[in-house]
Amino acid sequence: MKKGMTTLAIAMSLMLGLVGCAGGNQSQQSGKTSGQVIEISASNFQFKPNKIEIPANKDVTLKLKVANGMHSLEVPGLDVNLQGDGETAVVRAKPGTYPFFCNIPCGVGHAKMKGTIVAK
Ligand SMILES: [Cu+2]
Repeated sequence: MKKGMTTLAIAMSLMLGLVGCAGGNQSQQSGKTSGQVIEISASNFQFKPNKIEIPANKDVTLKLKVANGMHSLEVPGLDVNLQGDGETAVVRAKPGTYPFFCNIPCGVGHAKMKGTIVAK
């Protein structure tokens, strides 16, 4: 019984932590879309696709689909930080290469959860 309570307490604090992080990026959490919608599926432990080409200087919507496990999609160069299934971010990228990754320590394959967006 006591063990169960501890697990619950840990789970709760993890959830609170996530909510706290998401708060900083609220404009991106609205489910808004514009332009071409690109769905990126995250699962244990990969992104699909992990090489994405988008048109530069145009609105493009990145949409995170979490197929299993707990994953996020962070693209530092585009100021994108999607924390859950169905979240979207509208970006307008200058030509260039933008690496992305999962920023939730999701398990043994976490280090492999990376990809690149190329805007041209
Ligand atoms: Cu991860």
